[in-house]
Amino acid sequence: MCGIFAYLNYNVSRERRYVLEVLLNGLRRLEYRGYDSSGIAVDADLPAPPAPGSAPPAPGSAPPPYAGAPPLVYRQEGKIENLVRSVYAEVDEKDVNLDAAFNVHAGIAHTRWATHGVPAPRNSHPQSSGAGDEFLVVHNGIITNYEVLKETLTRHGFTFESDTDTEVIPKLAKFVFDKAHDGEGDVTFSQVVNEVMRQLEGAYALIFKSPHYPNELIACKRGSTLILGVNELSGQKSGKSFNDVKALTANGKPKELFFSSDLCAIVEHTKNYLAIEDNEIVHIKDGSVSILKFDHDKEKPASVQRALSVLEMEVEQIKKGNYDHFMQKEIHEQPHSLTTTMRGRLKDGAVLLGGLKEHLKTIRRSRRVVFIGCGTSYNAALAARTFVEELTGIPVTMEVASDLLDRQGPIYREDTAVFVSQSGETADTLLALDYALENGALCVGITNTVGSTLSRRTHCGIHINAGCEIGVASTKAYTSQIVVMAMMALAIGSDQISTQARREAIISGLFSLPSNASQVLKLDSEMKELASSLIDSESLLVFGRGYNYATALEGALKVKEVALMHSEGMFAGEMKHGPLALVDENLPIIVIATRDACFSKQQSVIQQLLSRKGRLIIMCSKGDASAVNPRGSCRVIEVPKVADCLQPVINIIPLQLLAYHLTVLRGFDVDQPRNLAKSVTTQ
Ligand code: UD2
Ligand code: GLU
Ligand code: MG
Repeated sequence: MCGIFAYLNYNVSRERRYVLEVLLNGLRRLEYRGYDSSGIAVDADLPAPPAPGSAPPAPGSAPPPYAGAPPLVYRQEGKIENLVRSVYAEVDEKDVNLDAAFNVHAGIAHTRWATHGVPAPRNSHPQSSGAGDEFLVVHNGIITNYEVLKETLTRHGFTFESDTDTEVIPKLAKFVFDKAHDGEGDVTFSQVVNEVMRQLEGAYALIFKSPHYPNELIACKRGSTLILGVNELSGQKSGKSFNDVKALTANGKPKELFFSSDLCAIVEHTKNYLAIEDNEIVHIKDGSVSILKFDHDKEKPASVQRALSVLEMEVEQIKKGNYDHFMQKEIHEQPHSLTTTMRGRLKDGAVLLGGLKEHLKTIRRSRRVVFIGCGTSYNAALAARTFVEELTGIPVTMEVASDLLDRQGPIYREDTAVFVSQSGETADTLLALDYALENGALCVGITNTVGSTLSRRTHCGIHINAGCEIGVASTKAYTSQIVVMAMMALAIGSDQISTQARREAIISGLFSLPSNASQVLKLDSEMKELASSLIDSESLLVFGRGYNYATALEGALKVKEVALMHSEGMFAGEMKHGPLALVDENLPIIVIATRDACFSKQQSVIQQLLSRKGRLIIMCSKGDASAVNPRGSCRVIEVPKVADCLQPVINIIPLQLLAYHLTVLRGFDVDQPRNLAKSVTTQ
């Protein structure tokens, strides 16, 4: 949920101004993950030696217990730009020299999404070991045993200044460090962190900085994602020959190293990266990276060799380009993202999913498919349910991840459990994955994030390849998820002769989806106009059925989460069993009535709503305006017709545009809606 970022330059001179900008920019890229407070830490100048004959330092102003000056730590509440302003204000006030150059320097940064303690400077990260900032830590995740640790540390004389769970970590590091020094003497930075990890329970990605170990950084993780990026400044910069372990261990050469919760913040600096694995301790010292594997049962961690990967992502993917907001950009990107989702996977009328091919037989034999997800990802799976059942003949059940866990619902060895998560880090979904693994189900992942926990922990799966999604409200990932599930259903059902014609029709429908998505995006100004007519409404209902019940849920979710307007998606078939009571001439109702087997039923729903003076907005297939709106009294949205089971991919797009424009017109924050964060990595 939050973002951590670090930058270390080695054997290359960087001014303090530059270091600050790299750190702050890293945070800007990660801000979508959490944005209630933030902070950074950089080095101060070395103190000038005392002038000969000068007075001794005043009592109480004891020098720090290490050579050098305490780091400069800036922490602020609110968005990153608040931090930026306060950093420069403080730099100005305290006369910090921005031109000071460092040949090697280690800086850390954090953007927070509070779990323990309100957003406030004292609760922002880096969290500190206390006076002198002997250990500074940025943390993503939750330490579940922090109360016990806090009690113990308090007994040892530590005083706590924040309400965070995180603060125990730097204090524990100092405790371990002091204890080692009282004993046999020297202790390395990685020994300190190894001992700290031994005490921690919960999920975390951490970066440590300490003036006891100047110009070194340590990162470690369990649960939350953490990426290392390496930019060699001499010799070969990219390509396969760089892709070896030497690049990590060779020292002496000028380079820049980065840690980040997300590839998005690294891609502008380098394409050479490493996804750090659980229990790894990554230590940067003298420009060289060593990786150790933490093991609870062993005192000393073992050293491991890892190679860098080369990232396939372009910088443009993380910039807004000509758009005002990421959500807007991502909505308009869908013709492209749908193309990349399908790229290389549809060949000669067949579907090729590299990630599933070894497992298709097992899936076909399974007793049922269980879809598990949260929010938009759940809705995408719901949109896929009908055609997965139809094309595979396997019964499908739907599970909201948290509810499956609450109920401890039955999952069997004969089940195929399919987990859907854009980020691949959704805490509820990952816990449900653990549960399904324990129960012996075959676990399949569908995610946008290569290297994510979901991708790594599932037996197999499919990356949706939609490109980095930054807007908190998911748009392009939703449509790509549905397309991936359509391809999955086609692959599983590919051995059935009776459905061959149907499969071919769907495959040709898939080919035409990107151009149909371009067509439907032309409704942009129409949706803006519709939004302006709904701007003051208190509520918006969306009625759908069949393939498009999920569209109704997802459309309503978009309106809720970004436009902050009450909205409900409902089964049109349930209308008479309650919702009809709400209908009057004021409450706007969107009815989805595109052509499919349910069309005539939707026509009759429209009639019943109109006879109660309902204020309708009808979505129908091109050419059907008069069939759905014979009296011409309603607003109609005409969308291109595609294969019935793929229609949800097209139908959601006008509703995404509507939610977007409603948000802008109502004056709310599109990309960072109130109280929400992109990947919900806590329960
Ligand atoms: C792979 C490569 C792609 C390209 C292509 C060429 C990756 C990530 N993808 O794409 O870059 O070279 O082959 O044919 O290297 N997986 C899970 N859980 C998940 C998602 C995926 O276990 O939630 C596994 C999956 O079973 C497979 C691997 O990750 O073993 C890659 O999955 P994919 O969907 O990216 O595979 P593919 O063949 O489309
Ligand atoms: N649990 C920590 C806190 O509340 C970290 C939250 C985060 O991941 O942003 O400070
Ligand atoms: Mg896997």
